[in-house]
Amino acid sequence: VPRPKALLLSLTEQNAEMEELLYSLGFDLDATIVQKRARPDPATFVGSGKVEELQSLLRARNGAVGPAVTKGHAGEALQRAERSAVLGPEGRGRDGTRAHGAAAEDAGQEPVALVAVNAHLKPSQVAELERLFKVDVFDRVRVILEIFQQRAHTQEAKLQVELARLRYERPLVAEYVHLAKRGEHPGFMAGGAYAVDQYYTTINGRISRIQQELARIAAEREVRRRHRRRGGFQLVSLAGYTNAGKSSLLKRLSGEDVLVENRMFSTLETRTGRARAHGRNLLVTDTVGFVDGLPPELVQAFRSTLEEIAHADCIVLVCDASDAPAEVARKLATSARVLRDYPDLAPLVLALNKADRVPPARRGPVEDEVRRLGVVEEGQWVWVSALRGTGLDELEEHVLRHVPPMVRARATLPRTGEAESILGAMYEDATVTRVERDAMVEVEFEAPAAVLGQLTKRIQQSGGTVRPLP
Ligand SMILES: Nc1nc2c(ncn2[C@@H]2O[C@H](COP(=O)(O)OP(=O)(O)OP(=O)(O)O)[C@@H](O)[C@H]2O)c(=O)[nH]1
Ligand SMILES: [Mg+2]
Repeated sequence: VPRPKALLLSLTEQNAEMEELLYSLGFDLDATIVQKRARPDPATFVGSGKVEELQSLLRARNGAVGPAVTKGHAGEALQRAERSAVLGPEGRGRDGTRAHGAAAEDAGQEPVALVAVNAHLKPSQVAELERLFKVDVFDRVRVILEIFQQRAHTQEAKLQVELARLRYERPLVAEYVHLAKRGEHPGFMAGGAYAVDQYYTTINGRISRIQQELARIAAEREVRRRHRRRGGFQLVSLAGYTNAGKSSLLKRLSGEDVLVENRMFSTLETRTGRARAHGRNLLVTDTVGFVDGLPPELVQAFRSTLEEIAHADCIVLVCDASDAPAEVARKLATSARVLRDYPDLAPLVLALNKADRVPPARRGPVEDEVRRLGVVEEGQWVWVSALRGTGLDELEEHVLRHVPPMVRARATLPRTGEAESILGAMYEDATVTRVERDAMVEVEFEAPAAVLGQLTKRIQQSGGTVRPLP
């Protein structure tokens, strides 16, 4: 089964990223149609001439399949393709490239199931274009929402996506209702005003239930985070533009088997792995990436996940430094903008990733962009390759400069039940490096200063002693 097709409609020449997004969602691009105009048409985004051109293009592509191609087809077409596993992780050619453009004249082609628009549309424009084109019309926000929906697996991610969707759809529904009343979008909300009121009551109720559930999950996470900190772990989070190589870096640093894919938004859920760096225990967390024009509904829905990133001891901001310098700058600026929203942001270290694809001669211009943007302080960047494993030592050294220092100590405890209980607390809150049970219990351990203070009190109360170690 071939992948379903989409037409892309745009007012600019900068469509590469939107094309990537469509591909990531599971569509093949039939064609990108650009109309040069100063501002969008208020009713139909492009002018009426372009609308007619598209209508006849759609007739040419979809004519043979007849009336089966209507609104709502995009989702079905995707599901069909997914069932046949065309959209597996290796969705593209082995060399990471793929052919674009119109090949629709080939026999057995999928019809065009979607017109995507590289802009943020008003609900009335979406409804009007769907009426005119008789296929689904997704704007950029909707495309991103659909990708998120596809990739959400944990309960939290599913709820976050559903929340974003409900908020996005609420005004859209109002528009359909408006059109239905004018008799221009028949079949929708046939139940009339009563059904519409019911719909809003239901949606609003659902939204508040989801919010409560998400708050509960976030609170649990906060508890877990505190527990980990007490456990002597330093928390490092990986943030950055989608497809920058965050999961690859987590995999390298922790050895965890995480999903790495050359497509956007492979990772939506938080994933944490342990790493040992220069004798320190780190917990490294990877999660959802950023993208330009990230729908505000999604940023809000993912707030608690992003907070987890922002409140680590140190944030490694990952970027794909093999992009052109201007592209690196654009993606970094977007990432910085998202992070800036969080108060008490942890210190940032920048990982200029995919260094294996950037010869030394091309690194200067990238560093110039980094300096110009000022996302991190001078020298707070490291060239790394998550793929090859280069630069990781240096990256870890940078990270360790930002995490609270650990103190090493030796405790001597009388052999009582209390000694065993203190030892248990040490295993829990510190890193125990040596234990000897003789006439006394001798323990060597390391812990953040605050934890050492708490342990010292208990040790002294039990009649034991603590000495610092170099
Ligand atoms: N050449 C090269 N490719 C890399 C490197 N690191 C990651 N990649 C590739 O970049 C693509 C994206 O990697 P991921 O680790 O999935 O990126 P991510 O930031 O987690 O992406 P999302 O979860 O989708 O936001 C994959 O095809 C990786 O193999 C690197 O150092 N060098
Ligand atoms: Mg990832």
